[in-house]
Parts: sequence; structure tokens; C-alpha cells
Amino acid sequence: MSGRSVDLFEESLGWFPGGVNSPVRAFRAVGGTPRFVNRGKGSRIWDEDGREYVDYLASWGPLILGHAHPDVVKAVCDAAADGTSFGAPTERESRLARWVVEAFPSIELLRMVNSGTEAGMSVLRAARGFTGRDVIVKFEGCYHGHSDGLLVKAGSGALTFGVPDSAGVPAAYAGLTLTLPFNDASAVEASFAERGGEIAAVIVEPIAANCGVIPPAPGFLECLRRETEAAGALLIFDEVITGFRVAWGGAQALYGIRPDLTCLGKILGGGLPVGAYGGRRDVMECVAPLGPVYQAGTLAGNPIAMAAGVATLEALRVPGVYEALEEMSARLEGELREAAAEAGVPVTMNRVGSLFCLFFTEGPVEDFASARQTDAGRYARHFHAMLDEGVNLAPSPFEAGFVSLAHTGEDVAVTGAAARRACRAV
Ligand code: KE4
Repeated sequence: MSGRSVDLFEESLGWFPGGVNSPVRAFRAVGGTPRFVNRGKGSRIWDEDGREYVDYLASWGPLILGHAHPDVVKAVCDAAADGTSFGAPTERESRLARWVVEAFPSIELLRMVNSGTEAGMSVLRAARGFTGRDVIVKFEGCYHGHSDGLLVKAGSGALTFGVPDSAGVPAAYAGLTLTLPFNDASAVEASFAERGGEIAAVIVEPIAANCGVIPPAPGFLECLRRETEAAGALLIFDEVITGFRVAWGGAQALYGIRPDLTCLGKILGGGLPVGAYGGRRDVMECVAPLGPVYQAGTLAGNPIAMAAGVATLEALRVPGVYEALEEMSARLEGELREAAAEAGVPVTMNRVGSLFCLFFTEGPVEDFASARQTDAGRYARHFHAMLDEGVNLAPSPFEAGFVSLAHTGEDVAVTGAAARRACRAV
């Protein structure tokens, strides 16, 4: 392959580890040269060589409205014209908080931060500060950002590169993180029976979306709610991906579970750096300057990012939005299933609303162990075949795909035709 992406990758390898500013962008799981993107509009992105793609990566989730949505662009430009940051409270932060609290009744008090990682890191500190306990429970294959206590048997890039326990995390620290199999209620009950009194919190992606997409098994989330309640531990839903994605009120609305704390990110910032954590008032009142749990950030609540988030959420409050996402996503699912079936390629497609993934295995895929059965080599070949056909998917078998409000029936038809050719090729 030649062209601008190759040249730019050559240069970026001289600046950044792996030539990227986030590992999953480096195509290490699928091979080849990452495409350098210079423009997006609606459901499409263009690379530096002028090639156009139907995009289902959506910047790993934030762009539920599609790229360069006019309302978001206008909001960002208008906010920027008033100044980019003041280090002082602004009304824009409250405007975004208003929509968060409307969408998530479990969030009585929240704090804006700059990423999902900061949200995950901070929410754990608040949980430990509130309970006075040290042990955290997480689930294999779930990813909650790259803070030390959470990089234990993590998902996403950590899983893809087989380093679920990152170097640099002190064993003493990792030892405070108990990792259980996702969707295994009996393992949760056994751990609480044995160590319930030590557990500060359980943190979970209510729909696991960093080991491919795995919905919660019936009763699993209810088990987490019951066991944490009984043990005086806190239940934390990491809704960085699912928040505003699978429903206006996220997975907690979809499954009717009220967590004690929630992490948000991605869609919340509409493509700009925003994360948030929040929940029960009594817990959040432990956070500085009210209480002894310290957490801070120069650009937290940044007015430009807040403006992008407000514009995004206001577009999502329009009646019928989630029905439209469901309808287009179901059409895409049909096309991808048919393409694989016609080519005799065994696939399992897991989907919740506009959040989906394709496993190259007979399936079903209902837990981490079965997700790992996916044929990573076939995934990589399919990824490149689709890329060559002008369809951009996640460059890793252990990630998710996203349909936006900008995707049209034409996009889905183009994707289906590309998938028929790609499945035959793999
Ligand atoms: P960020 O720090 O990347 O904003 O958010 C961390 C995070 C927290 N919680 C969940 C459920 C997440 O999925 C993420 C980040 N997701 C990955 C991809 N699945 C971001 C892509 C990347 O690392 O570049």
C-alpha cells in the first residue's frame, strides 16, 4: 500500500509509541497501516488519500449524531468565540448537568471530568472514601479506562494486545482488584459470601462492550444489585459507552436497575473530551470541596466541550430518535447476517440498539470465554476486505460498532453489498 497514510504513519512512528495516541488506533490487531482520517460528515469519513468510508467506528462511540453535525459545530464555534477556558464555574456546565440528571434519575450529584478514564478512576476513589473499604470487584474483559486499579484483566486494547494486566501496576495495588467472569452470578455470590465486608464496590459495564458486545445474562445485574446492597458495597455502572447510546437513560433505564454511581463519557461530550461520574448524594458529598475525597482538573467542565455535549444531548431528546436508531441498526444486522450466511461464514452478531459487534464464531457469545473463541484472523481479513470496500469498522475483534442517526438505508445497502463480497473473500 502506498499514499499519504503510509507516509504520515512513517512520520508519526517517529513521534508517538506505535505512531498513535491511543493503542487501538494502530491496527496492531488487524495488521496493516492505519488510515489517517482528515474529515468526517454525517455517516462518512475520508482519509488523507481521499478515500471515502461508511463509518461504524464513530470515534469509538461518541458520534451518535454522525460526524460534524451542524448543531454541534455551531455550538462549539459559538462557545469558542467567547473564550476557550476560564478555570471558573460557567453556566454551560449546569446546562449539561441538567440533561444528565433528567436522563439518569440515579445521578443526584455529579462531577465533570475530561475522559472516561478519569471518571472510572475518580468513582473508585469516591467509593473507597465513602465505604472505608479497599477491595474493588470488576469483570474479565470489561474496560473502565487505564487507571492502575482497573487495568486488571481489562478489555479493549489491553485484551487485544494480551496485556490485560498492564506492566507498571504494582502487584499490591492490583491485589485489591478482584476480577470475576462477566455474567457469572454464582461467582459473584461466592465472592461476596467470602469477602463481602471488604468490598467497597462492584464496577461493571452493564453491557460489556470491550470484549466485543455481550449483553447481561437475565438476572446478572439484579444479582449485582442484591449482593452489593446486602454487603453495604456500592454498585457502579460504567456507562461510558452505553450512556445515551442504548437508551436516553442508558443501560440502567433499559434493564431497570438503579446503581449507586455511574460513569459517563463519549456521547456526553459529542466528540470533545468529557467524562463524568455521579450518583447518590450521600456518596458524592464525600468529594472535595465538600468532603475528603480529592479530585480535580484544569479543564474539567470545559465550556467548549460542554457546548458540544449540550448540542448532542438536545438532539437526542427529540422523540423517535431511539426508535430510528433501532430501525436502522436492525436493518444493518439483517444485511450482515445474510452476507455471512450466503458465504457460509459462521458469525454471531450481538446487538443492543445501535451498539453491535460481529464475532467470527458459531456462538452463542454470552461470556468472555466464548468471546475469545472468535476467529481473530478471520476478523482481521474481514476488517480489511470491508475497508477496501469503503466500510470502516473497529480495527479489533474485541471492540464494538456503532450506528448513528446519520446512517441511511443507502449506507446500509452499501454495507450489505460490501459484506457479501468481504465474506466471500474471507
Ligand atoms: P476514555 O478514557 O478512553 O475516554 O474512556 C475509557 C473508557 C471507560 N469505560 C468504558 C466502558 C470504555 O469503553 C472506555 C474507552 N473505550 C475505548 C474503546 N473501547 C476507547 C478507545 C481507545 O482506547 O482509544
